[in-house]
Amino acid sequence: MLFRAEDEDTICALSTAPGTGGIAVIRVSGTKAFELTRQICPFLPPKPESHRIYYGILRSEDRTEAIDEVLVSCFADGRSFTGEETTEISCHGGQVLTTSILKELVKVGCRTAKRGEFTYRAFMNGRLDLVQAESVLSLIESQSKPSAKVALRQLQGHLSSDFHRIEDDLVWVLAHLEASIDFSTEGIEVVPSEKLQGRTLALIEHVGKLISTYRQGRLLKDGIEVALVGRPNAGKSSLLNAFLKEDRAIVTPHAGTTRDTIEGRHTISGVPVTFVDTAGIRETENEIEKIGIERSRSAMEKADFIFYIVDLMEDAATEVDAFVSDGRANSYLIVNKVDLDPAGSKQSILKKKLTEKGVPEERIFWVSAAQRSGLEKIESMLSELVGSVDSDSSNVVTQARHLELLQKIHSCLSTALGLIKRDSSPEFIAFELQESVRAIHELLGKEFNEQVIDRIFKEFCLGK
Ligand SMILES: Nc1nc2c(ncn2[C@@H]2O[C@H](COP(=O)(O)OP(=O)(O)OP(=O)(O)O)[C@@H](O)[C@H]2O)c(=O)[nH]1
Ligand SMILES: [Mg+2]
Repeated sequence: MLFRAEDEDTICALSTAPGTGGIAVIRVSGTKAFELTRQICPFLPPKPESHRIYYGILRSEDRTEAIDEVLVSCFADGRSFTGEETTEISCHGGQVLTTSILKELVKVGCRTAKRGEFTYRAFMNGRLDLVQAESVLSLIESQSKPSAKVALRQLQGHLSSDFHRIEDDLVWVLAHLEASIDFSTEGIEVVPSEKLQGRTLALIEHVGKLISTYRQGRLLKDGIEVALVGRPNAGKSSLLNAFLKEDRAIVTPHAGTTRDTIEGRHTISGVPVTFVDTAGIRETENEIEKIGIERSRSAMEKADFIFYIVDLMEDAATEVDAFVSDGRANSYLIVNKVDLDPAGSKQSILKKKLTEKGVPEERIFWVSAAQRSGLEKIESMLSELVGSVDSDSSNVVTQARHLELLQKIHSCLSTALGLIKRDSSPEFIAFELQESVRAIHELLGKEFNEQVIDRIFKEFCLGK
């Protein structure tokens, strides 16, 4: 592993969220953590016990000023999150206090930690592999319970063990193949070709299965975005409010009420769904409305799904034409205000038109945003689209970096399998397998380039 001079520094940072709170925790990690903390926490014994909490008054470095009443938890070298000697100072949670404590720590010789530096050190000291280190960030950023569960499983090493199994299998196939290269001149077949084929195929299936979890993993991690678009007054804001069960957006009978995009989040089958209400699209000379409409268009481009809201009572047939000619695969037609058509006559005319135009039924929903009716069908459609994942027991790939490397392994192995079947020269097969081994090592952080590592840890917040 590559150690940098700065990795020798004893680092400090606020590990709890900035701002005011009951308590705040400042973490100090490095070879001199005990010694430097003791300079401002003189109540600490010269050799603090690991996993013990000490209570006392934290003072300025020159001891003249009492700063706070604190608890200091001590963790010995090799027995902490970072793997280094660590102290965690629990102080009162005020911004002025935490800033002065950090200043005193810097005065006595600590360096302010960079983003993710504690987790980086845990990785460098072998406490976590790279997959686990990445999961720390996912866990902090989880937006839903299933997503947090998946991240926790990753932190506990379940996904890493899957990757380790792939590594072991790859090394087995490679070792046997290389042995057959060595013994080939003596006419000894170390392992029959069928067995190599079988093991390679099993590996391809294993990797393929993990790759197939990515779509689900990304949904769980990032959620989905649904843009609510349509003509002014169609009922977009009413629909947003109906989904969120709160009066999030202003609703009025005046066309052109919503001027800016408004977002609201709702969880469906454990997946965070962000609904984006937009300004009604129409020709206008109004400067503000024009900008709003521009934003509606970009919300449409960005969204995973588009809901076209049409007012059943107002020119719905023309709107259907626009919907059909737009023809996006990720768009759905939501016919609103069905409560105003109790006899259903308008609905049957529109249904006929939709059939003529060949719009599939599963693309159309009939609702009344005002009465909050018909929404369950939309929710179950979304729920089916996002699928369901057993976040308690399945390993799910959530990182694009993992996906890319798994795809690389999959493609090298498929090439290797083809070569084995064709009885090609073992050297060519070995090349593909070596590439796969390199990729799995990169995945687990056994081999890495500094840029990749920097990029991963830069995404972390300070103090983690
Ligand atoms: N009867 C009935 N009225 C509705 C329904 N949905 C919305 N409305 C009414 O239609 C009008 C416009 O609703 P909004 O939700 O503000 O429409 P919008 O699409 O957001 O309009 P803009 O923001 O102007 O683009 C309001 O008077 C709502 O009360 C519905 O399902 N039934
Ligand atoms: Mg609106």
